Amino acid sequence: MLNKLKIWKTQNAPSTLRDRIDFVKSSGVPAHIAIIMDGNGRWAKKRAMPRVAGHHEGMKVVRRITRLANELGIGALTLYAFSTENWKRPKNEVDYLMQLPEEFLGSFLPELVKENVRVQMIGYKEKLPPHTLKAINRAIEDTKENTGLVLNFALNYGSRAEIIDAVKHVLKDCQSGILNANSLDEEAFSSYLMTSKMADPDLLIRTSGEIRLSNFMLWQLAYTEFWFTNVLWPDFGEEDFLEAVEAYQNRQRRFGGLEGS
Ligand code: V07
Repeated sequence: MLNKLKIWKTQNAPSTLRDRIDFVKSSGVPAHIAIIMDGNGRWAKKRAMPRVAGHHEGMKVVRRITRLANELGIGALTLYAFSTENWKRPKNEVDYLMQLPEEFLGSFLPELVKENVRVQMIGYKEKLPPHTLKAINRAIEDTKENTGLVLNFALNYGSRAEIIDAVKHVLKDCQSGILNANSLDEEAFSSYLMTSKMADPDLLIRTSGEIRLSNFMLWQLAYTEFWFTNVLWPDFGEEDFLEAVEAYQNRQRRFGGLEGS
């Protein structure tokens, strides 16, 4: 009955952003949301602007969505900011992207510290330029005691490479006797991945109309709900994020009522 009432309420959705935020907060938010922030280049092209202008606009959206995720009480937000494949892009674009973490943190880190957000990173740190890594390490250090939202950037991240490295590490630990091959199960294997200390995402959002995973968190997304939108990342607003979370909550409600099972 309570479920039915909640569905009725959602279908007759309260319209202001404030009401929607309050309602979403009262209905069980996903603990971990992952986002593939696609469409920045296309956004710029549509405006006859250079691709980097799209990346810069996309960075502003990261700020807004981080604030909203924190307000909603979401536990972790993982953002795919740069893939291992992205090095193949033109040098000027890669150089520009590699200074975005510094720009982002230069203006936003004090707010993250104050708002209890903890910055984390997954991906291959070694290949990042020293100036990029320095800014990120400082943010991780300055926010390590924070207990609110975990803002996890996937930077120079690739899921297949992550899995291969985990397998190599498992083999090494078996050879050295730290691990017994028979005790390797899904939970034990997960602890060898870059996301070892995190729960798997409950919800994956991908913007810009592409319906694929592009080598993102292949293992971790095994049971995740997917939500795709045609909206380009620089146009992705609070309303869009709420729509995704509301869709997730509606699916959970139906699942809770065992409908369709
Ligand atoms: C990047 C903006 C968002 C759209 C996707 C591509 C461009 C924020 C960061 C960032 C990363 C680490 C960190 C703090 C901020 C970022 C890259 C690209 C490479 F600790 N946005 N953003 N990094 N874009």
